[in-house]
Amino acid sequence: MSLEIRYSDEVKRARNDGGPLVALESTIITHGMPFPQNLAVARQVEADVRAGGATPATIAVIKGVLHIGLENAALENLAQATDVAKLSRADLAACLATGGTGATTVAATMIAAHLAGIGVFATGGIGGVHEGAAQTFDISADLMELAQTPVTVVAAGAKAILDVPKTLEVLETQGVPVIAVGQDSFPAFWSRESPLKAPLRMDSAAQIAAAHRMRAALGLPGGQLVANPIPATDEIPARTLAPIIAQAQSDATAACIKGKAVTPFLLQRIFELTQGRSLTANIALVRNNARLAAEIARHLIR
Ligand code: PSU
Ligand code: MN
Repeated sequence: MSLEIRYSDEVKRARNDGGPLVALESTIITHGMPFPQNLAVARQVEADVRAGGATPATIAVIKGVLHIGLENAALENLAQATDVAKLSRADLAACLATGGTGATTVAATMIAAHLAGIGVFATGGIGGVHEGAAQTFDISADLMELAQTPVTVVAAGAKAILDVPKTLEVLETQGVPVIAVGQDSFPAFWSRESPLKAPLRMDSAAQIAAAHRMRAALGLPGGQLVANPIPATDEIPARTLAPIIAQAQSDATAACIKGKAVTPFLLQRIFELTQGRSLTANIALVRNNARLAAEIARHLIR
């Protein structure tokens, strides 16, 4: 038994040259968006990272091999496959050891990125504390990962399908810096603003990279959550979304959706209930996060 890691050609080159790299997750492709938009978005986001002067490293497990950077055919297969596992921290080793195929969540992507020496990672939204967590105890492993793995994660805040105040409380307890970009308010994924103030604010990629390096200098183990608001032209107002989210949540409860299935179910229901508008917004914010992550990656190598 040995850990097999396969780097894509462009990631190999960037690692040899000491060039800036940005990790990308694959659960957003397999469980977060429908085919064929998921494939187009995955490629577009990679292109956005390149346009930002960095190299994209999309991470997934394919037949027991940890891929850091996916070649075209692999990405295509993954986007169309329907039997791909969703891998968080708890699942990664088991999938690798048994020759399985799986897409990495934020938590598992952070672990792989850190293994590959990649300091920054772009996604849409992180997992968090779910509504009703007092009963269900459904708290994403993403939060604990941010506390222990030194990767800066660029997201558009937390989705309003989560209990955002409790999510921020857990991040505070875990000692995770939560940094809103260019505003005081914590962004709410599909909407730029939430009623909550972010614990920290920074206005440049240089500051975010400096804070990342400072944590390392202090010997602190975890990462940072960078909350980058969705571009104004693409946001969906919170008041439009509130009843839709409530509907999706009551559908999930009625259908007894539990565990790993909760986030994909809610995203799919919201997609249907907004006639696809949630996906358009989701795409815009992921691309925006990829651009910022590329800029942070360039500052990190200076
Ligand atoms: N945000 C999205 N789309 C997604 C996810 C988050 O916009 O698909 C995925 C991420 O991979 C995240 C995961 O890590 O959902 C969280 O799942 P859970 O709540 O089961 O930990
Ligand atoms: Mn969960």
